[in-house]
Amino acid sequence: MKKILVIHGPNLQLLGQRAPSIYGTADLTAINRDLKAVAAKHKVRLDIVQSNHEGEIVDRIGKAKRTHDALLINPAAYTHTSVAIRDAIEAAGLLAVEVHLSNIYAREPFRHQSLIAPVCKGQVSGFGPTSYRLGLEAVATLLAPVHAAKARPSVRVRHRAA
Ligand code: CA2
Repeated sequence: MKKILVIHGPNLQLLGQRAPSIYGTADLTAINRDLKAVAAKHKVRLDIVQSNHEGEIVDRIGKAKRTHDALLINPAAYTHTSVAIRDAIEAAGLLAVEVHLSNIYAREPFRHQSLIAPVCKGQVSGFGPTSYRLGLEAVATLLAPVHAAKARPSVRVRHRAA
């Protein structure tokens, strides 16, 4: 069974308690419940962590290189500041998808840049909790054997030659 690490970045534990006009009313428990249902549908295993600490997030990503097949991450405010998290994702070489509840491009200019996006397969931004669901659907789909095989050029070449 493929294993996906979900990382919720700083302050996301506050979801549902404040700023509902920006982030909606769902709390992290509800989002995680949703993600587990999507994971069950795709027969993938999820490990879910929330951290307010950049170094802890870097450590988790570093360990995931050996223990997980992919990463679904909402880096929260670190999206816009963290070279360390970007480097950790790049070094891990894992399939990674970045998600945001709000549309970061429709907000303050300092949120328009993501340092994380260039080391991710893709980004989902602006759909509230649905961003997480869509992000996990994308990860699970890309990990499925049919897509994983397409991502290995040597397999295609051998097949053509035979
Ligand atoms: O839209 C997103 O998911 C963000 O990653 C959320 C971050 C923000 O810094 C990013 O620019 C976009 C903020 C997460 C903090 O969440 C709160 C929830 C309730 C009350 C206050 C903060």
